[in-house]
Amino acid sequence: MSKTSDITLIGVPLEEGSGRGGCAMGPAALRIAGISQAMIDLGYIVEDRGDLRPAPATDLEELPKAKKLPVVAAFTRAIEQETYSAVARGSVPVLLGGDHSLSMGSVSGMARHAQEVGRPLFVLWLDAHSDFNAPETSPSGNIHGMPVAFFCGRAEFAPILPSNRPLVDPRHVYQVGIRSVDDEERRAIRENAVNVFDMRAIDEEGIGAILRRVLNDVRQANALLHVSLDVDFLDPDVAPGVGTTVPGGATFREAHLIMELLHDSGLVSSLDLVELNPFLDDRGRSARIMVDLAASLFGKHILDRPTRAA
Ligand code: B3U
Ligand code: MN
Ligand code: MN
Repeated sequence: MSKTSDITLIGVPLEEGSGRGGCAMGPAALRIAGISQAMIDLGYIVEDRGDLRPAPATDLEELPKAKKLPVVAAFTRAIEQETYSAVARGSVPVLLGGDHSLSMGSVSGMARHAQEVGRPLFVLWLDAHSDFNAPETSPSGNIHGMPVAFFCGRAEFAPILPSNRPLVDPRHVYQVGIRSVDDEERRAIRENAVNVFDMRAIDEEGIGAILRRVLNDVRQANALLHVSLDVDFLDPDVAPGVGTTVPGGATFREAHLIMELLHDSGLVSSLDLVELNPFLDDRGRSARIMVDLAASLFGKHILDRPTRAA
């Protein structure tokens, strides 16, 4: 390849972390909805690496409280490496999910890069759920409810990645849109000082004010920022194509404003688009919304406007 791409698309047909079928079709649906062309139209050089298809790990057994661990672990290893390689060659990795357990790999790959360049990694988690369970606390045993605890080093899995892997400080995780938290998870996010802006905070403070606070913290820390967007962050009326719909989610306009503010900040280093389940979608609507939101994050806008101070 002569010139490094600006954006690297990494397909992750992973659904085993979610406990049901459908998310494995997510990368295909995002491609059909035009994810690549949307970014090319914005002037970026895009490389699509195709789909990762690792064989299940043979060194790990399935655990009753962490279902499909050999499959999820193999994906975690492959995703960690692909994400790290993309960012290390100067490209922005965009993970096309796939269920949310894929963030164990993407965030870990970003953490490896952040450590190498001597900067902290912050994570913006846009989700109805905190995904801070550990195998011992999970009510379902589904690993897609555990990625944040995993990359913060708070979930005891089998040795999936090297034991000296860099972790994310939970105080550098900002969760926005939260409205479904399990009891033990609630205690864990409080004890670990995860920054949580639930739907009530969005209603009371407004999404713009919340985002400006988060971006200000990222800027002050000279950090890299990984954004992880779960389809269920959005209200199910807006995006029905997801297995775990929770009423009372973000509106189309709130989600777009977040993406526009993220773009204007110039701080985003990597992105996950996760939990899209095309089997449950309504004629591709949720896939198109995810592509549209990604386009806004990469600079699609209505009108040129003077940049507003944070
Ligand atoms: N907290 C529940 C439900 C859940 C988490 N993330 C999703 N669902 N998508 C669990 O199973 O851990
Ligand atoms: Mn999630
Ligand atoms: Mn969720």
